Amino acid sequence: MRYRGIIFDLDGVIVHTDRYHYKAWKALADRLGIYFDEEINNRLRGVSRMESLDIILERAETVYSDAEKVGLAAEKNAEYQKLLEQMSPADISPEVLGTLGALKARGIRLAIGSSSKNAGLILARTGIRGLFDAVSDGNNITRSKPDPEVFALGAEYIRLSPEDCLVVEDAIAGIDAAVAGGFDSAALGEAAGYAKATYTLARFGDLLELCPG
Ligand code: B16
Ligand code: MG
Repeated sequence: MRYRGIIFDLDGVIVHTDRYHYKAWKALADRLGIYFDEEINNRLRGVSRMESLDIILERAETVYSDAEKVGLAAEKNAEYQKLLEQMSPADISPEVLGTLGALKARGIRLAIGSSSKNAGLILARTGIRGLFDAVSDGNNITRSKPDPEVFALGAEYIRLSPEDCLVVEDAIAGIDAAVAGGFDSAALGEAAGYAKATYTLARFGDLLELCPG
């Protein structure tokens, strides 16, 4: 299969902001006296901020109003953005940078398909916005993964149909979104080995074999 475009998830695929999400949610959960660990954190991959908060609050003894939840999500986001301030171009691994550059040189259109409303900030801090032909993120969608909207828009932005694109994801919700949207998918990290993924990548650079251009 020749893919003319690749849509990359951001957090957990291009950058490891997942550790910052964990720290920021952990700080909030600790303050509220709610149990939170890495296993629960894995359920938040690819899931929107408000849906992530609902997963964390499953273990809360207090019932929070919608207004309070908005405040709690803002508190987490402020802590998360503080952690993002440390990011720089050094946060993009040479393997990711080299692979993206080689795919681009092969004429493959590259897009971001992220649930995050902070995608623009992350791309700016790491200096890689220019490598992508389009960005579809949490700011332009109404339904988050496993709904395929973010990838459908990403494909539209690079003027390709889903069957011409490959989605690269680290989240089960992201692979489910790709399947729902009619995309082939390549799973990495937490999603590696997931049966619904078209491929599992041992490493990011393996994309060069999957996409000869
Ligand atoms: P924000 P991705 C997702 O990014 C994260 O995996 C998920 O943990 C987070 O809750 C979501 O973005 C929303 O992020 O709070 O920054 O809007 O993996 O889809 O690139
Ligand atoms: Mg992800």
